[in-house]
Amino acid sequence: MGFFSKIKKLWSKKDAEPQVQDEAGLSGDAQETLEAQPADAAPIASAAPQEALSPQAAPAPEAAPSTATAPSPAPGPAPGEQAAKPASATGDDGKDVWKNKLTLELRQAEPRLSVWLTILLDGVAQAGPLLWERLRFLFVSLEAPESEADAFVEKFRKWVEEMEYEDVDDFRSELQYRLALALDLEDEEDERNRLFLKLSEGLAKTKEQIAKRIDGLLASHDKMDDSFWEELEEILIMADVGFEPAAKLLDNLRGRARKAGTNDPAKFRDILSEELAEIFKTGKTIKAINPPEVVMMIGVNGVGKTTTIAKLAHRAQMSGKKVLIAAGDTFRAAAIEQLKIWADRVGAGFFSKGENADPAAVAFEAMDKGLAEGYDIIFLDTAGRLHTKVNLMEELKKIQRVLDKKHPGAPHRSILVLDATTGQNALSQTKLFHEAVGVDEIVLTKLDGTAKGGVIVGIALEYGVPITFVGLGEKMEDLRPFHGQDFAQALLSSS
Ligand SMILES: Nc1nc2c(ncn2[C@@H]2O[C@H](COP(=O)(O)OP(=O)(O)OP(=O)(O)O)[C@@H](O)[C@H]2O)c(=O)[nH]1
Ligand SMILES: [Mg+2]
Repeated sequence: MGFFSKIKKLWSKKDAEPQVQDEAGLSGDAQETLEAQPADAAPIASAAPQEALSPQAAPAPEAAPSTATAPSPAPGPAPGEQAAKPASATGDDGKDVWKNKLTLELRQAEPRLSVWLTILLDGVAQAGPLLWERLRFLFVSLEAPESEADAFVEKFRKWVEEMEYEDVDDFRSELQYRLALALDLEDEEDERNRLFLKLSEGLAKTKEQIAKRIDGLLASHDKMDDSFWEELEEILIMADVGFEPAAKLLDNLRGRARKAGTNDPAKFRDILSEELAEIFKTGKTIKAINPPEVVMMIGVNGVGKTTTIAKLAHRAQMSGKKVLIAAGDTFRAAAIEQLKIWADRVGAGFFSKGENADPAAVAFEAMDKGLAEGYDIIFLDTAGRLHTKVNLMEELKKIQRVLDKKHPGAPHRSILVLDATTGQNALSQTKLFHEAVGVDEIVLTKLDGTAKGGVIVGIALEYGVPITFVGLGEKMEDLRPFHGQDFAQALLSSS
């Protein structure tokens, strides 16, 4: 468990059991927290144990060691005094005024990265010196070494430049994601909250189809009778859930209502969200992986395979993996160039044999490179010619055979990329690819701005293949992990 989550745990524990701390104000867990810190970097908890246990446990810049870039602040006052007299903690040369103000605000804020970031970015609308200074300040406040702050800022600055972003709003979630990784702060909740908001926005049109019509259905029926279920079936079909899946879903819902002994429409939402949660539940799988892990991206033309590779490669890179991207789509020179640009942008290795090369040979040689150069993960792009052409499937099978021969078990994951805007086609593509080459995971792109998001329910119901990510836009950070429960909730809330 990361330091940050320990703090959170301690905080909630303290609320629940105010008496269990020992004389030093430390519970057993707090002691563990302290022990988990390197002696020379003892941040918040060791500098001010009581504060670490208090809801005001924000970063403690005054207690920063001498590695701080900021003009060295005076030693921190005794725990508990800081909030009372922050302004006097450092000199009044004007330079420190904003730092003191921020410090105070951070201290008083709820200790969550997203909250800290909101405070830190107040008044910073664009990338530039002010932003870099604030980021360095956050690192220093959290007692991270100056060199780490510099490396982070430099890398992030370059990335923002390469991506041609200017407005903070365009890269804020990416920044938060990177900060969480760099500062070892657990960001799951934040990421989930952000995903939820983004999902709700992205699903606006699908919600129009489903949630609003369900509202109408519930308002016009006082019991769940045959006409209720018939109308519901229509709604599901209109929302692109698909004929067979809609019938299945309906059966399950009726079964749940029967079991609950109710035909009251007021209970319907609960029944539906329970059912959706069940549909999206995926069992945990254990995959023995002999590095490099090989991920093969499959899917028809234009669904978003190449951009999804870039996004997944970026995530893998960010989590410290050595990533190789291989250009197995050799039909268009432009496709190879597009992939190369993405590989350069995310800082991944790249392998290509040029246009018209045999894709299986690309896979074979990329595997050689991956093994020889110690890559952790290889993403293989493939061509997306029409799935009705048998030879695409034959080609994919050949690639799989070649990979497995070279590196037993590879490809470890075949990820099918589907475009949500194609509605029912996404269902038939799943069937074709699943039967021909086997699909381990699905990424559903372009959920933003389509009314056909209901297809995701159909896919999960019909094929039981885990949906791991959804695409909610074209930017890097718009590829988000898929949480079934959040999806169900976002889909059904009418606001
Ligand atoms: N709005 C939106 N656009 C997306 C998303 N994912 C991909 N795109 C866009 O879809 C287009 C096609 O994406 P590619 O990654 O080139 O698709 P592909 O499957 O590699 O296509 P081919 O190489 O032609 O087979 C690009 O313009 C992407 O920016 C998404 O989640 N939302
Ligand atoms: Mg492509």
